[in-house]
Amino acid sequence: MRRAVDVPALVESARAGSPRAVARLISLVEDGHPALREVMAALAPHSGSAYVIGITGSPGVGKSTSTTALVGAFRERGLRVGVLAVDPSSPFSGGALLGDRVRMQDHALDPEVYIRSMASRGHLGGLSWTTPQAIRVLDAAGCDVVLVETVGVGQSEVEIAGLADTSIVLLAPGMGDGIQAAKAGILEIGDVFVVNKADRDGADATVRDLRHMISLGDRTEPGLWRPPVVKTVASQKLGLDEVMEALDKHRAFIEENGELVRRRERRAADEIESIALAAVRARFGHVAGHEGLGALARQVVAGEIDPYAAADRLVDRLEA
Ligand SMILES: Nc1nc2c(ncn2[C@@H]2O[C@H](COP(=O)(O)OP(=O)(O)O)[C@@H](O)[C@H]2O)c(=O)[nH]1
Ligand SMILES: [Mg+2]
Repeated sequence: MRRAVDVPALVESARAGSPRAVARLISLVEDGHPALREVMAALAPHSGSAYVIGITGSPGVGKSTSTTALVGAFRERGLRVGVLAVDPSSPFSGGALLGDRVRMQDHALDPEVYIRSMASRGHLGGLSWTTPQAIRVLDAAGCDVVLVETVGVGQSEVEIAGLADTSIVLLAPGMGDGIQAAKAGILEIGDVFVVNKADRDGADATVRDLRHMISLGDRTEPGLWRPPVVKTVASQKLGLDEVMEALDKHRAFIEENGELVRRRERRAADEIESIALAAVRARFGHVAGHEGLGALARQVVAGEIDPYAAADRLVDRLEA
């Protein structure tokens, strides 16, 4: 039995700043709870003011360390900050080293900081659905900034680019990193590139490499945002001012040219689409069960009906 949810009370507490209420709402999102519909309806009028920053990069590159440092920098501005770690190996999700956990404790007692790890539990739509909803919760709870850490593997990079207002791509010095980045399609998604671990050899070469790769791309035309490349040592909070400056500049740029609104609309469209497709899939499952997908399959095998006609039958029933 699922516990009944008093949505209005929960939303009110979350808006009043209760971390427990925020956590509970995000759990509902993770669980795909039936009360979500009501939750989202209640949150909708209170969302739209948080600025979303995505932080992506390979495991171990320093995303969590950088996220922690950025939380500190935004707190110095007096802003309320939400952190979502959508990374199965993230320290916030309990899967990692104690040292990392302790590091995030810098902010664990700060009532103006919400930190949450999200398991993307193989949801249909994955990030495209649960993450925007969790962002909406943090947004409605009064977060001025939401930082979303995702591990950069394949598709999730592309997804995070769609989720964020500004996407930071983190790299570390290493041979051919720029080329790796180009291969992985990373050059297209970064609004700000950060070469972290600049205390190690090869950071300048990686910066040069990246700048070169960016200059070869099609993002150098006038009127387009040219992504800056910044060096940091996140573990010592070095280079943080430059990152903050780059974030500010990008934000001003996309606010000015309308790209921010376009990104948010695209994000909402993706979310609507994934919700709608999930509904259609559920309905299809119901109809297929009802109409006897198995029986139709037998007819197709027996040559009594062709697969298109069989599919039409199911689709017609969907629309009914
Ligand atoms: N030398 C060095 N190590 C760093 C730096 N930033 C992070 N690290 C370390 O790199 C490891 C991985 O960092 P983490 O933030 O967990 O990476 P993530 O997997 O991308 O989230 C940790 O041991 C950090 O302490 C840095 O600027 N320089
Ligand atoms: Mg991490």
